[in-house]
Amino acid sequence: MRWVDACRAQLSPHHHWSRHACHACPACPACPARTRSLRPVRSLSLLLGAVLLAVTAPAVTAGPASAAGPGTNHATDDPFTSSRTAWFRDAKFGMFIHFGAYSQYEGEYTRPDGTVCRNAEWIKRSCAIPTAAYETAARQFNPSAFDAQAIVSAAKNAGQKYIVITSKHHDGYAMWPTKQNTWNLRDHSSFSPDRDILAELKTAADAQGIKLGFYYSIWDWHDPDFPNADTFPKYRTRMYAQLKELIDNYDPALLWFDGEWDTDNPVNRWSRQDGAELETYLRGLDPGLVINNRVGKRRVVDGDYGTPEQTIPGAPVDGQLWESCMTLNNSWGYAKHDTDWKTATTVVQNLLDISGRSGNYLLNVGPDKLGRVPAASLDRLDDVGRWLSTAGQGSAVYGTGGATGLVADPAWGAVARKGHAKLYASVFTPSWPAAGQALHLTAKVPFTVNSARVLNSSGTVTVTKAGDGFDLKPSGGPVDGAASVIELSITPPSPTAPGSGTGLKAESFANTSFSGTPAATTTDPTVNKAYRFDGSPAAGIPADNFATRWTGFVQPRYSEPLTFTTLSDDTVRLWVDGQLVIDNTTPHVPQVNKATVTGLQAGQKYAIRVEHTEQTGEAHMKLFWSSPSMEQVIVPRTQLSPS
Ligand code: FHN
Repeated sequence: MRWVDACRAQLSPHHHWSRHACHACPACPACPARTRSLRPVRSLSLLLGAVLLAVTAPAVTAGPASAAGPGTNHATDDPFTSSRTAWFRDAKFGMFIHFGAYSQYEGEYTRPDGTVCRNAEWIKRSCAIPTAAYETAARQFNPSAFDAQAIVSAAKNAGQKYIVITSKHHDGYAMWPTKQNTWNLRDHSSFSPDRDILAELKTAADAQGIKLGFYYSIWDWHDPDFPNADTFPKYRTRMYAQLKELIDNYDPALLWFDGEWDTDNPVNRWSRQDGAELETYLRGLDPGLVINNRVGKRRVVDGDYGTPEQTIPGAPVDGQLWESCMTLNNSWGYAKHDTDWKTATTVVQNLLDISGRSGNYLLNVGPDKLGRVPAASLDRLDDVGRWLSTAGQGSAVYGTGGATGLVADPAWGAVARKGHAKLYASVFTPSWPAAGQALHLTAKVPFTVNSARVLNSSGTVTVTKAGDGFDLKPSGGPVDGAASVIELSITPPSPTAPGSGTGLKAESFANTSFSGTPAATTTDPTVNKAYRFDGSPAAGIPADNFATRWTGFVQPRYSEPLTFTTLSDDTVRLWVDGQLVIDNTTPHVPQVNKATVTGLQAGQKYAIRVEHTEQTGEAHMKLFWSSPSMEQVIVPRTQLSPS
């Protein structure tokens, strides 16, 4: 069967075959999006894999993420537990780099009338710089002092485990030798044509064990096809091709999209469906990618993680991993006038707060026009790294999960949990108790504290049960620096052994009233469905107007309040042990609902029933659970049984 036919065979009969549709089948070598040469190693295995499939099976499948049409579930794993996201969840701390043609201005533009306008990466728009003038300035851009090794070393020394650099910001200027246009660092600058800073950064990051990701702005102020509805598809095709260049040529671990929001000047036509299709395409190119939620519309169903900006959520985010991104001063790009630097203490305390709530911290640097990271940034990063590497204080960050289930998030600092039996209570220095005073730690479920010690100190801590938790009374003063970490060895509630569940019975109907004979009946290992716009529970069920009822039993592993969280679109109802605990039957856009059920005993089986309907448009249905001892995950297969 010819490749193109194989692609068509893969797409549902309803699917309009077009150049764009092929993005849904990126394994197809005839697919225009694949006209660029793949990287030698991976492409060979991909090609061989596809060839084998072609020989042994009529249709070419390039992995579930690249499938499209009825019967597709785009949720290929649980970002909370998958091996694909493990590095990201463990990393905790990354370096953001905003670097582009805007850096040439170093934050300041003198208008023809002599007035001075200040901004960083938005300078073209904020200061209304004419495009011709901006292009002239870009022509002078020569980041000759960009030192990838030094930047990666600074990140590593700071304790940052990954780097995300702007490959293309809103000004559309590509920081790599893209073939899609000449508005890039290779073709439109004074930079050496023999250099490629993304390649230099990739080499340096690989050599130092640092993951590399690329920021990519969907919103493009420069591309002539971006503003108009009739030409936007041409921009989108170039965007797909640029992203494929980045993946094929630099093998990023992560893509950080931005510029997804509805706006004008130029009007941004990017839609939720565009985001869904792009995510499918990218995961078809590289199933290992971690992708943020700005690939779509910055929602809980887009990408792998949420992206709160310049802020820290007060608690773990429901239904999604999250990463807080922040500037070190107030500017993302370099701005020589902006000297309002955060202190290293603030950075450490932010990182501790974020770790205690199961998030990541992406902290930004903005290199100047020569590519040099400001000394003020490097000094702070150095201080942060020193704190983290002193006396094991980094234990309060790396490889931790949030402890906000087990204990209340304290006003005096932050608490993170590491493994089964360690809590790291970080007391922010101003909150260190006066002599003879104690800190209170509220426990949400009973557990025992066996010992306590202050890292980087010979001081002791007396722990006494008090009220709804424990009083922690240190013997001495605080440790120098941002925070004093009290390591608590605890005996928490223990889980029962994992169950032997296989999942829930799933009956899907080609209607929204659960009427008649199910069009498909199966055992679903989990309730983890991202049908998006084109998918459905089975090939014979159209992408709209369907329903699924999951039934069976759920087996808790802890005898403690159990919170069920649903992420649904269009409607959801959830019964546990015969009680209707979530009832959201008004058709809705992707929405989180939660219900906490008490009295369930570990190891026992309780009836569970989930009903989901999809009217039209997007469709999603995920069932998570969490408890004081258990961070939020998709309810695992082992704890679900169909009968
Ligand atoms: O407009 C951009 C801004 O320049 C910067 O890149 C930040 C970083 O997350 N994102 C957008 C604002 O939300």
